[in-house]
Amino acid sequence: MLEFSKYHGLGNDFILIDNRATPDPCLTPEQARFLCDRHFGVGADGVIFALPGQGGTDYSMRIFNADGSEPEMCGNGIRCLAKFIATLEGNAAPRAYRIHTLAGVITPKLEADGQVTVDMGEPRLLAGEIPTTLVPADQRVINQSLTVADRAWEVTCVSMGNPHCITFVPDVAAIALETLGPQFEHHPAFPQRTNTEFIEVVRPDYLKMRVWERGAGITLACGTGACAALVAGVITDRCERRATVELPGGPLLIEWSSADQRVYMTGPAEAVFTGQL
Ligand code: ZDP
Repeated sequence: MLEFSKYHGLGNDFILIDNRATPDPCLTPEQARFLCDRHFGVGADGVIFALPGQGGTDYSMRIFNADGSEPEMCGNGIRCLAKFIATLEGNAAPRAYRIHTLAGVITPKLEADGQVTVDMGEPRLLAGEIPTTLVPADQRVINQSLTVADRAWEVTCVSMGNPHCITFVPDVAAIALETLGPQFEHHPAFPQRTNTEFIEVVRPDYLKMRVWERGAGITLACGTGACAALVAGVITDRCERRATVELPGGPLLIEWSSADQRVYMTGPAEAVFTGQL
C-alpha cells in the first residue's frame, strides 16, 4: 500500500509521495502516468517525490509529468513540496528548505501568511542552455521568428532549469492553445521539447498568461513558466522586474532581483486530500 497526498498550486495539481526512505522514486514513470490519468487514475498534472537530501540539501525533489517524462524543475510543484514536507515534519513554522533538483538547488520558504516564496535561481538565456537550435548556441533568443501552423511567431526563450518558449500577444484569450501548444512543444527547434507560454502585457507590472506544458498539456498554472515569462518581458523591454502574472488558476508574484539576478516567485500551495493506493 502506498500513501499519497494531493496538492495544488493555483490549480496546477500534483500527487505528492513521501519517498524519504529510499534515494530513488518508488514509482516508475509508467506508474506515474497511470496515476495522473483523470479518468483511470487519481488525476494530476504530475507526481512529485520527496526524497532524501544530497550534497548538503534538506531534501531532493523529482517529478514525473502526466505523460511520464521527467522535467528538471517545477515551480508550483516545489511550493507544494515545501508544504508537504512541513506536514511530514509536523512543523509548520515559517522556514526555508534547501531542495536538490535536476535544475540545481532551489530554496522554497514558508511565509507566515501561508504563501510560499521560492528562490528559483538565475534564469539561463543562451540558446544552448534552453536548449534550442533557433540561433547559435552562445546567443540569446530574443524576438526570434518561429514558424508554427503556417504563421511566423516572435518568440523569446528562457530556461528556468526547464525550457520555455514565450510569445507576447495582444489577447491571450484569442489563442488556440489546444492546437498550437503541441506544435510548439514538438517543434524540431527544441530538442528537449518545450513549455509554451502566451503572454498579454496588461500593464508593465501585470501580465496575463496561458500555458501549454511539455508533457502535461494545458494546465491552470505553471510556476517556472510565469518566471520565464517575466524574464522574457524584461529582456524585451515589455515589463518591470517585479510583476503579477495572472494565470487561469490565479496570480503569482514574480520578481527578477536586480541585486542578485535570481528570480523569486511567491504564491499559494494547498493540500486537498490524502489517499492510499
Ligand atoms: O518542464 C516541464 O516538462 C513542465 N511540464 C514541468 C512542470 C512545470 C510546472 N507546471 C511548474 O509550475 O513549473 C510544474
